[in-house]
Amino acid sequence: MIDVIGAPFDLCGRRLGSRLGPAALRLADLIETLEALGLEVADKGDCEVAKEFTAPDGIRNFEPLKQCVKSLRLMVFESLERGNLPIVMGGEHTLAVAGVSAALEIFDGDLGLIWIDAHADIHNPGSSDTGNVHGMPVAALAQYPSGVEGTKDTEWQTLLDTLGSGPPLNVENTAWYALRDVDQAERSRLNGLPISMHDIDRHGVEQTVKWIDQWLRRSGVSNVWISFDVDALDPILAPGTGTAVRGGLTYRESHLCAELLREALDAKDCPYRLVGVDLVETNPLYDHMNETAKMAVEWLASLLGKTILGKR
Ligand SMILES: [Mn+2]
Repeated sequence: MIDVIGAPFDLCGRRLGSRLGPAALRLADLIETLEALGLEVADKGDCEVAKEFTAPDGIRNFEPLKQCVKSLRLMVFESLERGNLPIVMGGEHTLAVAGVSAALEIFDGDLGLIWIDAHADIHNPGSSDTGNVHGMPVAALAQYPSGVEGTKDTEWQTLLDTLGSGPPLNVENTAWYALRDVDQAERSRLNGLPISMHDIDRHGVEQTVKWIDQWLRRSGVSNVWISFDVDALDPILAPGTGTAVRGGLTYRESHLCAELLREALDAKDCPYRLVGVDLVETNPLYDHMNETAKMAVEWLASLLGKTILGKR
């Protein structure tokens, strides 16, 4: 049973508009596409979102972010408790802290994270040039200190407190895929399995997804969360996103990646299972004819078992 949850929040990124992402994904027939695969799907609606507000000297729009994370986290937590598969539609990538932290608490830290994204998103307030929290979710999940003082530090600590009582994300259990825009300060923090576009050019999708499978098996985790930022895709195919970086995954590469992840999950001896998915950063304001949302839905269908010729 799949619970689809919308998170129309975009106040901690560079560009507004991804709040329209959940609507765009619904219009791209996300629910119907999954139902056509024979899956049972419930649209749980959207989480709560508060109005813009920034405290003096604070993190931009921290207060509404906190409200949104709280509300979304509760919805994902309940979905996981019911034994369902939550799919979070963003909204910006900041919101991944909600679902992943809920999974960390429920599975007591037994969680691998696959972060498919042009960006590593492992800044903390101290290392970020922009101060935008959308570049910081992995650091928040790993409970890094803020690296700053004053109001921003207090707010960062409040954000970490909002993420519940589970253990921090073990960064060694994080794989990144399709990286191509990584800041200097982030590089030394990629202690898990960082796979860049260079690696994918050089070794191909088949080999690099095999690395993820082997690495997950070695790490001993039994639960996996996949966080998919549509900017992993090449902006020629998926222009509707806030921080497009050229040189991304082609249509075929992205689908092969999803299909091979599904194959790995379906293997008889697979020791881990998929427990949640984020589908984030679709921004219809920068899109053409909703192409990006359609691509995201097609990608998700491949991850959840759609194949060209069916089971053979
Ligand atoms: Mn990104």
